[in-house]
Amino acid sequence: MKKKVTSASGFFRLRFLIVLFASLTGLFLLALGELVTANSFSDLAFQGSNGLTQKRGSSPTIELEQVVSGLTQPTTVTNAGDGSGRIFIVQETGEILILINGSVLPTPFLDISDLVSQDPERGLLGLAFHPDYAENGFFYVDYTDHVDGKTVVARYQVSAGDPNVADPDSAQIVLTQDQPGGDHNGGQLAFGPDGNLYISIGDGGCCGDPFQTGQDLETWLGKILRVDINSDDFPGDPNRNYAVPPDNPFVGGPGLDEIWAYGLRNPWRCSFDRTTGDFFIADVGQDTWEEVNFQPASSTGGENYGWSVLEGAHCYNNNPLCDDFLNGDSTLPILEYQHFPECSVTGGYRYRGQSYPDLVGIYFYADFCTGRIWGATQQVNGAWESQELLVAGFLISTFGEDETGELYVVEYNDDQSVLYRIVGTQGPTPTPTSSPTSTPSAIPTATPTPSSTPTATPSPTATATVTPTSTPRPTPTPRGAPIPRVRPTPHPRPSP
Ligand SMILES: [Ca+2]
Ligand SMILES: [Ca+2]
Ligand SMILES: [Ca+2]
Repeated sequence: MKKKVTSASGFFRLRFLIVLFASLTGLFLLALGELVTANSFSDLAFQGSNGLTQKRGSSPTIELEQVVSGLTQPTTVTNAGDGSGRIFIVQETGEILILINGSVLPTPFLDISDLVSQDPERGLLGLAFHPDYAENGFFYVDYTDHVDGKTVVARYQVSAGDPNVADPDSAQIVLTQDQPGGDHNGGQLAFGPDGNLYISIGDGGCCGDPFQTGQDLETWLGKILRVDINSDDFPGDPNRNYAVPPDNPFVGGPGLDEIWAYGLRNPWRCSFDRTTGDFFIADVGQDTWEEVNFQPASSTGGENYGWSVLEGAHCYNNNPLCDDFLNGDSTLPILEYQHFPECSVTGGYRYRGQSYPDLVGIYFYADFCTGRIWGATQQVNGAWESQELLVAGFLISTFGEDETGELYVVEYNDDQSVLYRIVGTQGPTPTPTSSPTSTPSAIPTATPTPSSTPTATPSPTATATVTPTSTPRPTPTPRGAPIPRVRPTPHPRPSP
């Protein structure tokens, strides 16, 4: 069995190859004169390379409008929900920047770069503002600690005198989690419609769940946690400052009480649908399959998303539990796609903005390595259908959402990273609303290349599995062919 490359040098080699690949692909397409920025769909249905049907019907098209460049490895783009119109850009290196009226303020909102480890896949990974931020000024960060790499979730508060500067001395730990490996740190923070804080944590790292955490309910690794940050069940413990919601699924029985959902490998970017409260969990795969999971707002928690018995909706490593997991003992993804050349899913958001009515309800997600952006919608029969919207041609580390529901996407490129706004280009487009950004500039500039999709041919990507909702259900999918042990890309995602 081949071991996944975990060394920094290995990762740099990999990144070089990815960038090279993206560049060459882009050059090739440019040579064809295809400086297309968006993909328009023909009315075709075709078999993807994974054998799943991807339907192509009439669909919206999108472009990317550059908002700001010169960023350093953004991992999260979000808003404070306080009516200020500001966008907060989280840099993996430890800074939170404020974007307002199209410009980044010179002074970071918060700079904790001295607390944050800078290794590959580690750093400042998540940010979420308290639902009552406008009143209490509290926000929450998720980072890996510079000393031992453990995950730290901490609360900070805005300063008393300046709404654009946080108080670096206001830190209070919410919780910490030791990380046995350097990668798979998860790092998503998101407040649900219930006011609780949801925290994604990866399986501990490396390759094939070596710590066997995915299905272990006595560890937070490989889980989504759900905690109430408005009170403290552990008054004697300065490193645990939260309460367990009494309706968490493992309260009163086996399993750690903070666990909300399990069976995850590296949940990299999860989001709540601001309209419905549904929760989308993108989970980075191991060898072959990338996936997106769906948890309806009505969920009472306890979903098992399958790792490391399954990878996507497929048996992983001939685990003897596979048949049971494929037939009701786990919650299968709503979307999946195969590796080569894709390698690592970056979860996005469901569009709920007002500028582009034809995008409303579409769940955006992308592949980190190839920069392919897909849009998924749920069909009347419950199945989710995915369509390629754009091949950005650069590394995509995260999406973002502003206060008005407009969406953004990040080109991850060291200190030349770029934030783009997703712009719909089809159908009636009412006057763009009060989106905080303005810069009406062209499509992707420099780097790897914006490119068109390789048109008609069954693209090497795939997707769209057929799973109505999140409830465990049987699938016709038999255990797939033996999964290649060779891992195309060692790493799920961003790293310096
Ligand atoms: Ca406490
Ligand atoms: Ca319990
Ligand atoms: Ca899964």
